[in-house]
Amino acid sequence: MRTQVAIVGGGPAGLLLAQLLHRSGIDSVVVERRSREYVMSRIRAGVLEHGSTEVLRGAGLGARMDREGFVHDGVYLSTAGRGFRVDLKGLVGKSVTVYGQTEVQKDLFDAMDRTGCMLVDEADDVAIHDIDSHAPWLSYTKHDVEHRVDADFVAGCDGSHGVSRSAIPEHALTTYERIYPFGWIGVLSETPPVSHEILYAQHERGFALCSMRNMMLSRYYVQCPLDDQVESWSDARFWDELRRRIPAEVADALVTGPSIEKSITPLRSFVAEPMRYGRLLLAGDAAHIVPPTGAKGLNLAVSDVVYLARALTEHYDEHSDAALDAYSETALRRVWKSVRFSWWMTTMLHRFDLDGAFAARIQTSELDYLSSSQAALTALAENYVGLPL
Ligand code: RFL
Ligand code: PHB
Repeated sequence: MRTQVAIVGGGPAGLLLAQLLHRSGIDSVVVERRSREYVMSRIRAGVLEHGSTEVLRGAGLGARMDREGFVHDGVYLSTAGRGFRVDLKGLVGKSVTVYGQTEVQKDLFDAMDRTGCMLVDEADDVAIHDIDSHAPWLSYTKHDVEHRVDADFVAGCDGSHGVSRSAIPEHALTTYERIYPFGWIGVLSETPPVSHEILYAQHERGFALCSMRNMMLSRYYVQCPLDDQVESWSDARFWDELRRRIPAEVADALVTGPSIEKSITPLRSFVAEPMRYGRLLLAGDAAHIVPPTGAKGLNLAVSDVVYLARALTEHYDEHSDAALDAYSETALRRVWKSVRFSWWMTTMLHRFDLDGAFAARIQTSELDYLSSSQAALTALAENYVGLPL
């Protein structure tokens, strides 16, 4: 099989790239390791930046998002049981949209079918070859039959555990990493959300987050030790811990119910540079990971593929490689700003046992400053709704 761009990974980055390329008249083939059902069942992100919603709309993927997504003009932060609202709309004139990654993924699958873009799922042993030549190619097996895809470029959109990043020689990559000494346990429950806007809670017992998917589906998280097992968190223990960490009047209004999903995620910041090696271009989680506190991961996947689709379009339409040559630098400038914001939100809101009393006082003071300064709130709002693409 021959195509212009071979895409490894059919998550949001890979499928959105295929759609953006299709709109520019560029052919691609997406090769995904898992089944569609498996990809659809992963519960992940919930918040779309203003710019991400515009990109999805521009790619013809906005109809259901605009019907079923929830536009949030603000978020709540709380500390020591007291909450305050960050008026995103009032401060920076933009909002975020709560629309689950599962829904974005479904819209992308539908668009792939509608546009006739090729997606091979359940592909085993995907391997990338000759990326330092002008004729890179992929190999994979499906139902024990070997296949080969020849391409002009390979886009590595296969997430943090994929094969793309490791196809780049070690000496050509620099990696930056911070591992946080805790995780989040997340629960999805068919209950009405406790707050009509997302609430981030700092508390001496640890961080908590109240989010939602729709009016009858809530998503909650609490900070937990890294070595905790899901089995040690009964629903009752989870609800009890959540109640203790959020303001009393919010806790009083919390409607609990059986969890329909429960999982633990470790928190990590990671960046691999550069995002291009020869004819291999990395995008999304394949190149970087942020802790979910800033709600940035999915949004960075969107901005990466926007830059990448523009650069590839310039290559084919204008025979110019200027944007391709600048891809890594352009994408990384935005990536690092989200890495910084996510690190800052994480540091401000979590309990760090080893950092001592001084760090705890700085944290309290940071939140106190934030709650009382229009300038500080504006900086938070500007980053939360998303920096320009
Ligand atoms: P994905 O979604 O991991 O997709 C990669 C795809 O590649 C496939 N794959 C392979 N395919 C072929 N061959 C191989 N060898 C392969 N290896 C892997 C995988 O099966 C998969 O289908 O990466 P992508 O597309 O870059 O998208 C990134 C986002 O999924 C991720 O950043 C977000 O989910 C992060 N995230 C959040 N982001 C936000 O913007 N807002 C949020 O509110 C938010 N909340 C979250 C999050 C992530 C979380 N977890 C579980 C990590 C909350 C959580 C709890
Ligand atoms: C979510 O709804 O899953 C969610 C919301 C905000 C975050 C992270 C996750 O910062």
